[in-house]
This record gives sequence, C-alpha cells and structure tokens, in this order.
Amino acid sequence: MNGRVIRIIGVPIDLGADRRGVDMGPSAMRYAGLNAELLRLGWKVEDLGNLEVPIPETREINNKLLKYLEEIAKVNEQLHLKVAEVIKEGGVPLILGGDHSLGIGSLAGLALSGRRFGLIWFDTHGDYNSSVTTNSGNIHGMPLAVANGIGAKELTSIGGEQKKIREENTVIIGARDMDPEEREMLRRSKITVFTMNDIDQRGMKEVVHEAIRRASLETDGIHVSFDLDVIDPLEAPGVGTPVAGGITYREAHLAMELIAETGLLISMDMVEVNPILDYKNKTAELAVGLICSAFGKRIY
Ligand code: EXY
Ligand code: MN
Ligand code: MN
Ligand code: MN
Repeated sequence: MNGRVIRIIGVPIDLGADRRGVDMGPSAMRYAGLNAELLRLGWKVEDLGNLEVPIPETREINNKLLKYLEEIAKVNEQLHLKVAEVIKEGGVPLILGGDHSLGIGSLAGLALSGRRFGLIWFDTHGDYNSSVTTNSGNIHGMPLAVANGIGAKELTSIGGEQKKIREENTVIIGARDMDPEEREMLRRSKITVFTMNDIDQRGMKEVVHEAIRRASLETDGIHVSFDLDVIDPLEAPGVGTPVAGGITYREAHLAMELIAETGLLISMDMVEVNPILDYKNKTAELAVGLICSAFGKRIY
C-alpha cells in the first residue's frame, strides 16, 4: 500500500434512527476482524476508538420533527473536527456507524479539510429529508440534505455555513424507498440517483462506472458513504430499516472493487449495522468484507 494510514473512528450513535441497537455497529465490525483484515491487506491501521455519544436525559422526545437534535449535533461537531484532522495529516478516515446521521459530520469534516471530493452514497433511501418533509423525525433520514445546506441550522452550520457537497459530483446508488417530498427535492437537484431499476436495466458495472465518472469530475478524490440497508435484507438482515429487493452480495463487492481500482478513495463511512437484528454477526462480517474490497482486497 502507499504508506497512508487508515484511521478508524467509531461513532456508536443510534439517536438518528428509530430502532435501538445500531449503536453497537462499531463493536460488531471490530469483532468481525476489521483491523486484522486491513493489516493483512498491507495497510497501516490506527484505531482511534469511539466518539463520545451523549445519553439523552430521557428517551421522551421534545422535538418530534428533529429527534435528539442537540445530541446528534454534538456528535457530528466532534466527528467533523476528527475527520478534518485525519485528512490533513494525510490519513484515510474510516467511520464506523452507528446510524447514517453521522454522514453530517463526515461530509462537514471533508469540506473543512479543503479537499475537493465527490460523493457516492450507497443507500436504499434518499436521506434527503428535512424537518419540513420528514414523516418520522429521524435525523438518519436527513444527512444528505443537511450536507447540501437543507435543514436545521444546528446541523447545516456544522463545519461552516457553506454547502458541504457539490451536487454534480454527488451520486446515490441503490435507491428504492423514497418519501414523496424528498424525491421531488432530489429530482430538482443536480444529484444523480441510480435506482434499483437502473441497476437491473444497466447492471452494477455500468452504474458504478458512471458514478465514478461524475464523482471524480474536477475533484481530487471520492468519499463512499455505504448504508448497509442498500443490500438485500436476505443477505444483510442486521439493519434498522430493511427494504426488500436490494443489491446482491456480489454487486456490492463489485462496486467496492471498481472503486478500489480507481485509487481515488479518500475516506469511507460504513453505517447502519444493527447487531440486535442480525444473524450471527453476518451483516457486520459483510461490512468488513466490503471495506476490504474498497481498500484493495484482491480475489486473485
Ligand atoms: N425516509 C425515511 C425517513 O426519513 O424516516 C426513512 C429514512 C431511513 C434512513 C436510513 C439511513 O438510511
Ligand atoms: Mn442512509
Ligand atoms: Mn438507508
Ligand atoms: Mn411530509
């Protein structure tokens, strides 16, 4: 490997999701042998441990449209500073979730680091809601909108007032469950959305090549935000918001292998592993396998 260090940051947060348990995702992925596997690939690895996630005084919700806003803002404030620090030191941030609300901090940290990055967001969902459009009030359904400057100021202002992503360099892959308003907002944006139908019709190889082309246009690297619920629940049961008809185990690995081949991967989130809903740590093991494919594991 090129001497760069992968720095692992655990974010044991479940406040952005409805189902408890996803806060144990970082432990489940470590338990599945993440560090040893990356070392075996020749990477230098430094595990920075877990960020502190505040325990809310009560689980009763005071803001039904932005549940646990203060706590989630605090965690993402910490995360964005850590991500920027790792990038500035020439390291590779690998952020383990925890629910997808951590995407707010990852993307704000990348923006703070000054890198011009493209974004490939693997997800069943658009994660493009705000307090105006959400039906659940769960902030893990909002991070991509927040990164595009849409939503609660407490979240969009983390890392500065400016938008953290460029729409023309942002691609969603695997969408199959969007809320009506977020779908409209995405349609009006310049973000590219590849649905499951696109993957069925064009194949994962063509979709990923197109995604890489867009994410690398006038940027100096790609951030991958991988939400494990993009994979079919039959192969990844341990997720908080499963939706039938997802991508296959092999399509997911092919996508990671194609991205690895570009040499453009600068950082990665792996989120929404919920060990309580999993079967014998199968989903966490798949997550570790996908991380290794993204960081250059060769089958042959
Ligand atoms: N769109 C729904 C909502 O906003 O509640 C579901 C969001 C699920 C978000 C998961 C992390 O991808
Ligand atoms: Mn998501
Ligand atoms: Mn999702
Ligand atoms: Mn609504």
